[in-house]
Order: sequence, then structure tokens, then C-alpha cells
Amino acid sequence: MQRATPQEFSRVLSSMCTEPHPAARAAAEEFLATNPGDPATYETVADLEREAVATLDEIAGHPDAAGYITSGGTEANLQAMRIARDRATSGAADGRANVVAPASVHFSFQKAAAVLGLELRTAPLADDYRADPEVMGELVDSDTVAVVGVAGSTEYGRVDPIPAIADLADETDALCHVDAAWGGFQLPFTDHDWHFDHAAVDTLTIDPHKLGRAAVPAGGLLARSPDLLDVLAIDTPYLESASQASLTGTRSGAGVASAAAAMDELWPDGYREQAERCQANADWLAAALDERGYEVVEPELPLIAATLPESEFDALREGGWRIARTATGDLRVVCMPHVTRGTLERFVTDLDRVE
Ligand code: 0PR
Repeated sequence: MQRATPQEFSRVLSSMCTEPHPAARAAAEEFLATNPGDPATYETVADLEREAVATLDEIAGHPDAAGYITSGGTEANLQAMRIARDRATSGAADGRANVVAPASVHFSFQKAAAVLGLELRTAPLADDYRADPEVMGELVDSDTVAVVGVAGSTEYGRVDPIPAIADLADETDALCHVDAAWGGFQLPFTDHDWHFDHAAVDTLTIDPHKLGRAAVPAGGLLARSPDLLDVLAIDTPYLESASQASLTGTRSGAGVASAAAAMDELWPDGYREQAERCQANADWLAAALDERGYEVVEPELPLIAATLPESEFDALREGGWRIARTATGDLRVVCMPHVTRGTLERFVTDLDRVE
């Protein structure tokens, strides 16, 4: 089959998206015109969404979690903050409610805070780029509605100490949210404590359209119990179904069906094999950069950060490499499934040339 790929993936080292699994691609096309926002009309895609959520539950270590397939991590994080706010304030923000998160939190939380009228308080990280629960604790007060941990941070791929963050939330009766948007499909094959089973996590973001190999748009929001998700439910009098928890109304059946198809194909063995391959590639690149004298942040997950002079960074970009920088100017390479060892070898060859 001819595969028209609008994006040339072979030199993309900066993205958290990747080539969808072939089954996910086919499912996306098949369900392109369906709307899971109207489950009583589009019953097949509604069944696929239940199936997808059940697999996400298994991955996230809690068989009874409620949830839905979002448009991405941004929607999932925003909706989790909405649950936290409305659970604490029964609706309207009172102007004081705040969210406490590590400085590594994705910028979607700034959007969520702006939209929901929440104050976002971010705590400086520990030296290892992970959240420091003690410093976070200093920001928590009686108006804190959510305490957030990141399991696979966007810039350094770090996993925060989730059990300590959950304890912090518990102490102040706030909601504990974990953002595993990127890390969620890698972490089951590591020994990190990150999910419902490991700590009193209330809500969790886990995105099939990142390491889950689904087509965009397919994020995931899970809530420990249906009553938490019900906080989001709005009556929908003119639809066959009575209520809706998603933020968007009409949404893409392509994302939902492709998420179900990818997970059906890959969970767990395919994801395990992928996780091992991506991590081995990241470790290989870290060693190659280290050998060349660059300062490398040890990859905990398949994401490498390293110091790289601006002139070399610019020359590599001009040479066609899609690479990105962290806020502090480090090179950032995400070893997604489309990034092969051969790609990394070519990258290092080019790096040697521009040095
Ligand atoms: N949470 C985390 C930990 C993330 O890394 C991201 C996105 C989100 C939430 C938000 O997810 P959505 O973008 O699905 O709403 N992280 C990447 C970033 O912002 C997204 C990305 C994707 C960037 C593709 C570049 C790219 O080519 O860096």
C-alpha cells in the first residue's frame, strides 16, 4: 500500500509524535467520519472507546478507572484540573484556588490555569530534574485543589516521586494528578512508581498519540472512580445520550478507533519490545555524546538532553535535522519509535562533521 506521509519522519528527533502503527492508520481512516461525542448514534466507535479505556486502565494499574479519549494531553490535563477545581469549589473558581506543580510541568497547565481561573504555583526542581515534594509542600495551602506530578517530563524525561506527591495531596485533601502523557506507554516496562497501583493517584493523563502509536488526535484521561469523571458531565438534552464528559463536543472517531487498534496490536508485548528498543537507542546516543565530551543528562526514559554549542545546533538544523532545545538551551532528542539506530548513527556522523 502506498503510504502518503505528510511529515518526513526520518530526521525528526524533536517530536513526541511518531508514525502510527499500520493497524492504527487503517482504523483512523475507517472511522474518520464517526463522532464518539454522540455514542448512542455511533455505537461501534463508542464500544471501541470503552475498549481503549479498559486497556489504558490496565496499563495504568487500576481496572476500574473511568475515562475517555481526549484530543491530547492538553485537554486531559485541563479536564483533570477542572475536576479538581469543581470538586473543591462546586463550580465557579473563587479566585483563590491554586494548583501546585513542579517547574517541569508541561505548558498545558498554564493554559488550564488561565481558562479555569486557577493560580498555578510551580516549585523549583531538585538537582536531578525531578520534583522536590518538600519544596512543593511549602506552596500547598488550604486553597490548593490539585497537586501534580509528571511521569516522563517533556524536557528531561524525568519521573517525579509520585507516592510522595500523592501524600502531599492527601494531607490537604487536594486531588493528585499525574501527567504521564508521554511516559505512560514506556513506564510499565520500568520499575518507576507512577500509577494508580503505586500511589493514591486520582486522575492521570496517558496519551495513545505519543508512545502509544495511535493517530493524532488521541489523548487519554483516566479518573480513579466514575464519580470523579462525573464532575465533568454536562446534560445533553438533544442527543440520544444523556450527558457528556469530554471538553470537545464533536470529536474524531479516527483518534478513538486508532487508539483502540494500536493498543489491541501492541499491549503488552509490542510496547515492551518498543520500550526496550527506544531505551537502548537513547542509551547508545547518550554514550556517543558523552564520548565526544558533551555533557549529557542521563536518560531515565528515552529522551536525551545534552549541552551543545549554538553554532553546532544551528548547523545540524540547517542540515535538515529536526532537533529542539530545552528552556536552558540544551539539545533535546526524543528517541521515539520512528528513530532508529541508523538514524542516530547518521546524526552522530553529521555532528562530528559540524564540530
Ligand atoms: N504533557 C506532557 C508531559 C507533554 O509532553 C505534552 C506535550 C502534553 C502534556 C500536551 O500534550 P498535547 O500536545 O497532546 O496536547 N509534549 C510535546 C511538547 O509540547 C508535544 C509535542 C508534540 C511537541 C509534537 C512537538 C512535536 O513535534 O513538547
